[in-house]
Amino acid sequence: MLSYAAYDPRVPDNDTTPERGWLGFYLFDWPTYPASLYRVTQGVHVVLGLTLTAVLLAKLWSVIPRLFIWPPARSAAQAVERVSLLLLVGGAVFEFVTGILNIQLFYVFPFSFYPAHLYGAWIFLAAFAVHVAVKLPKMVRSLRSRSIRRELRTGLDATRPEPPDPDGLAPLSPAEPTMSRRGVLAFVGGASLLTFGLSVGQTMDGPLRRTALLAPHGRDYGAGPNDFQVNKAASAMGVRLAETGPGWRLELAGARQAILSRADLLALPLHTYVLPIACVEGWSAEQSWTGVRLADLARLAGIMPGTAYAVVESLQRGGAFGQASLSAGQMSDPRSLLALRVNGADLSLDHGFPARIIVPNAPGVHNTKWVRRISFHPTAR
Ligand SMILES: Nc1nc2c(c(=O)[nH]1)N[C@H]1C(S)=C(S)[C@@H](COP(=O)(O)O)O[C@H]1N2
Ligand SMILES: [Mo]
Repeated sequence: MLSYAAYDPRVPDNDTTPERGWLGFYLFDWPTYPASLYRVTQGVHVVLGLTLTAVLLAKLWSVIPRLFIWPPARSAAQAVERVSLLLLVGGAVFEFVTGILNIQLFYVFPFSFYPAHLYGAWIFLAAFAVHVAVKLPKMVRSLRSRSIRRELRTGLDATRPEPPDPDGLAPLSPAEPTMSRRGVLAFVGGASLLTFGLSVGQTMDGPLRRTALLAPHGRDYGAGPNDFQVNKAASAMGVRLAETGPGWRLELAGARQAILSRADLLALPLHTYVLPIACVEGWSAEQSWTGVRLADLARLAGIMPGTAYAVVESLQRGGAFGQASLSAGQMSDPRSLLALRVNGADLSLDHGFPARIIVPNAPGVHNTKWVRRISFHPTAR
């Protein structure tokens, strides 16, 4: 829900969700403070999802015989419960599968990932609430009926199958156990820990990044100040070298128009801030960015900072992220920059040369590279 809110779907252009309706009731202006909030929320979202994959698979494995019982329901109450199970299992599987495919960069969906993942989350949550409400008494009874500590001390020889229970999850004629309960717990816990250990590094700065063997972004971008994660290289996005050369101009469209060359921009007051790029895919990293305040650019276009949202367009041809909107609040934060330099050097072409957006706490995808035009649109007040 927070990942969705961070896209600021209330700013025109950022939202591709048809008929969001009341599902957006909780949306709010995504703040620019603290600058690393989205780095944390999105890092937790993605790394926790990966970590829980083993738990989901184990849970599905433990209930699989029950999912296919026949007849599917013997009473109206049971029919309701089974429909909620379908949504619970279906919702969970859908969220994990689409989430993992998305962060591994397999954009194979016949639908747009961003609204689909939101709808899936709501379906899962609703079914989960029903499931907990229905099963709570049974959960409490089951957990009270045995001691976890004793269970953890029980080896395979002493492991006994659950007593048969026609309405519960226990199989009616179980085979001999091949694994103790503590063995199952250790196996699932170990798999979760391993996934965590091999993915959490992608949210870190420094040498720990290299431990993220499960992240698809382990490439080396050479040495020096521009050696950090690239998402979408210039060549792949159809950005031509000639367009980024001395002929490049930035166009500002507000109460008045302004056209600026890179030399014009470098002659304006420059500011440097250490800010992260935090991608929806879960990886993030901090760099030191130098550039012109977006608020100063607004003034050049005759706009009072804080009174207009902005649409930022890039040189890119095609692809989904060639354009993004920034809220009035994001545009007026003093740390929001049109960056020209990173870590003391000119931006590399792949990091957005001649100029790119960098906004504190914004999802990476709104930090548009190869900026060509910024237009300002007064917000209703
Ligand atoms: N024009 C343009 N800007 C873009 C993108 C893009 O595809 N095209 N990708 C965005 C995404 S998803 C991220 S995470 C950041 C990554 O910035 P970097 O490649 O400099 O690390 O750039 C953003 N800016
Ligand atoms: Mo991203």
